[in-house]
Amino acid sequence: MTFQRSAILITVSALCVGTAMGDADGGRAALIARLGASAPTGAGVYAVQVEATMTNGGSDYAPDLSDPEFAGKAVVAVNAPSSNSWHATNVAKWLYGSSTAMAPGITNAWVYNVNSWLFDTLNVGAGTTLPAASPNSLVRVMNHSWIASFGPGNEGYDREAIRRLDYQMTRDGMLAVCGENNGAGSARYPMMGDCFNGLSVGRLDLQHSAGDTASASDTPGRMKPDIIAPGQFTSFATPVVGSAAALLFETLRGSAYASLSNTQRAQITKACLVGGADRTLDWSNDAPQSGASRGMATKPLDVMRGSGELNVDRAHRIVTATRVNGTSVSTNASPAESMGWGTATLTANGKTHWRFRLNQVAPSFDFTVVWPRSVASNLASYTFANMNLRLQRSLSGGSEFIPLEGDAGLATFESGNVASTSSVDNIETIHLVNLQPGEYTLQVSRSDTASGSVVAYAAWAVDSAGFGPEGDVDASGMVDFGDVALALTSFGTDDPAADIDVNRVVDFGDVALILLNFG
Ligand SMILES: [Ca+2]
Ligand SMILES: [Ca+2]
Ligand SMILES: [Ca+2]
Repeated sequence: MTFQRSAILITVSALCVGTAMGDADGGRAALIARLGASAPTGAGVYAVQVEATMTNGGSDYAPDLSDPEFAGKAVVAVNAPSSNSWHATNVAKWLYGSSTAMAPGITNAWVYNVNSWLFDTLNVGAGTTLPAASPNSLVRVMNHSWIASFGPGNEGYDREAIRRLDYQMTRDGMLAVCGENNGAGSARYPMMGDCFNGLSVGRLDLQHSAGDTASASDTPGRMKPDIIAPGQFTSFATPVVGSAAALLFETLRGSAYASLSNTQRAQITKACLVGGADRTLDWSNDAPQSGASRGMATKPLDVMRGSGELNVDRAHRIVTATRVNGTSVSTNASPAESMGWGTATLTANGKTHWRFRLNQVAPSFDFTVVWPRSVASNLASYTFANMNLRLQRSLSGGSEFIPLEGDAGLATFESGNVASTSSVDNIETIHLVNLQPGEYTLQVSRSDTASGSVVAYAAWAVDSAGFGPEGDVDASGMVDFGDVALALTSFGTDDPAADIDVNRVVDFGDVALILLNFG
């Protein structure tokens, strides 16, 4: 078998030297401003970097280790022979360089020539022989700043390579970050951006390939990219995401997370990166904004932006916030805070719930769930769940629900989606602007009948303005006479802003709660 096409992501070398990220730094400056010397650096997290050679059939795939950015680091060019590549050097700077990367604390990396890696490590074409073991048990991040396909007629090898990568991520507890092609409207390549369990990466300036996973892929039609990040080329945006992932992996090694497996850590890292991504005003997953289907998204992501712009500070705030797991019985769901993450295990047709209690309007409400596919150990098949998201108003602690689809949601949220029901993706997203006060229940449901349980990894970020004092129904910042006046004005109505005890009527119980919280 010959590997027919291997295209590096960058062809203009002069444009990539000395590129500064400027203000668009993926949230790194905010992270350091908030945490100072205690900010994670990626210490104790190791990386794998897979590189295309610069010359066809050449050996120039390795970073230039004489560069001071790699001083003191143990970087191994695994495949012999090897020679230096400016591309690999720059990718390495963004992934683990001591003055460029978000994660300068990564001290160990293994770099592979993609032509060797595919056949000698991933073991494409080797039947049931599994991918080779990770070079070190501390490797958590795998960077793929290259694109390729085995070409027409050989799509089976593309599928196999992706399947093996997903298997490897689950087995070894790694997260792969995979670049999209450069150029708006450019062709997508299946490898390795079509992966299920990692992240495909585009650019903040949207000059990248975007669209559905290949018709020949396992489960075609999944949206890519998953996230966008700063970088003059996708080759450099990709390791920025990899470096951000290393910061979360380091955090997840802390004692508070001791019970987690590395496989879980990889999916939590993914959930927090996509769940914490900034969704600008332009972000949309194309849910209708009027009519009977208002708020009902059947595709989870923005076509060009994926989940949004990398914000490692927000992702870190999510992963360090209180973990709240989903509950199968909606009334058992404990109220979630402004930011957080959690998991739930779902069997076929199972459901799980999270509850949110907004005392004031939340300018933004974002909830994301991801789940991995599980590749069989013979690599011949995989199981893949179909989860969907639905947000409803709820009453009295999740005992009753008020749907928000269509006109029913007009008074409740200004824009966005309350349902995310792709039939093929392994990510679903709720994004809302100006969600009114009240109690809400977020339901994750499995609509497939595949056997076995699947873990849903959820991450959310709700504007903290919605979590002011209980009873401050006029959002003045204080529980005071203005709140009593507003409750009396809406007395007898079902105005959720003043229905503090969420029984669907503004009544004496609500006035009593205002007085209880007075001052
Ligand atoms: Ca779905
Ligand atoms: Ca008030
Ligand atoms: Ca009430």
